[in-house]
Amino acid sequence: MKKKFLDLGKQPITNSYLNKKKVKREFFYNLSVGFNEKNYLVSIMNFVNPKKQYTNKYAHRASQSKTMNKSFAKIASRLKKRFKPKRILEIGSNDGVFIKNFKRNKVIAVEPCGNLAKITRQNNFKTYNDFWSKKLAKKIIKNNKKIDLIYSANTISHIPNLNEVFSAVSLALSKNGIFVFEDPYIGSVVKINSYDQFYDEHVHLFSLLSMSKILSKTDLNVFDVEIINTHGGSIRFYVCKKNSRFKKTKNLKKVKSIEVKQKLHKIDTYRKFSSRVKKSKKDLRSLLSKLKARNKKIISYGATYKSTTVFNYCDIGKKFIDYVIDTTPNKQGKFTPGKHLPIISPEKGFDKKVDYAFLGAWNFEKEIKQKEKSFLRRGGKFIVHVPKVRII
Ligand code: JHZ
Repeated sequence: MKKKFLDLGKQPITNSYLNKKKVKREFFYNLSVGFNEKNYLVSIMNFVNPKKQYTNKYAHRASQSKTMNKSFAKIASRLKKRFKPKRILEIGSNDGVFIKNFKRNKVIAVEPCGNLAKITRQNNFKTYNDFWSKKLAKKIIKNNKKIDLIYSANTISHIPNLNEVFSAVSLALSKNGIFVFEDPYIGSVVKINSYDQFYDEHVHLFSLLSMSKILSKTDLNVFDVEIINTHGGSIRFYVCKKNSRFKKTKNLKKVKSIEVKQKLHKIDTYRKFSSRVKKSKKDLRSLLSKLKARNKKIISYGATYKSTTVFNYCDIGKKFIDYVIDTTPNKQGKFTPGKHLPIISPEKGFDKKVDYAFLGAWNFEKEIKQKEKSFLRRGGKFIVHVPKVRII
């Protein structure tokens, strides 16, 4: 049913930041992306076993950027004002960056990665260290009452079985409860050519058109939607039960008509996108080759999961990039998946010899430029690949 439109080659697990010993025994799979003409959903063709991905050594900490701390505080405050929820649950609570905006006795955290669940537990949040499922939903509502607000950021797009997700949500929600979730938006990916939003964890990228089709088979409905700037363009869905008190907002019509204009329901759109991705690869390799021919020192800024896709697809390794800097303590001292570039702290690695820094964390361009004014002042330059490969 899925028609393949993009091939990103052999890729490693993005969360596998490696120590020296593990470099030789790395797992690779073939990353290609397809479009389902029936429900308009864009998904990767081969799913990796979630148990290989969401381990007790999960690297990404959502609280590592000021931008995300602010963004979660803002949405938490808006949700409180608009819906006044008494009982809240987060699916994929990471290090607690969203739930810390709520009173502890009101929130339940669900997080499959043991090291992250430990953090929210230590901060006295009721935490279930498990994958979201009907079984878990039943267990949670047995001990507590039903939930008024289920929230999830950058998690639902990670789950292959969406039927299970929505059935479990439906079980756990109170009659007028709502489910709010946000994930990278396929409309933005196509628009700004951010093909690096495809990797093992991002098994689906949603549009309103696809989500409406998917939910039509459930007892849930989208009643509001927002296109937001987070992570270079995300979509936030507001979902309720079909028989609940919420009325559909005007945003739905607006976003649907934008998506129809952008032809997000046509395979041709994705085939054209695929050609632009191939060009982006050529352009990036050619820019880095030119800079290297002039003996420039190039590093990468942010050991992101996204840059793992870029480096492995474009075959960018030590020939071009000396090392990667990242603030996350459990990434430092390790090697990037696939290309095995060393990851070090910015304090150690962002020295005066750096001429160019590839922005692996291009989604935080504003925050990083603000932070790295002295690099820019002394003539240092950033390289980005979205929407076009260029020096900024
Ligand atoms: P960031 C991860 O993807 C994985 P990544 C996951 N699958 C997902 O969906 C998204 O997050 C949301 C560092 N950094 O957020 C911190 C600096 O070093 O773009 C992070 O390691 N200095 C769950 O990895 C990385 O960059 C800084 O000043 O693509 C950013 O990762 C800043 C601002 C960040 O997500």
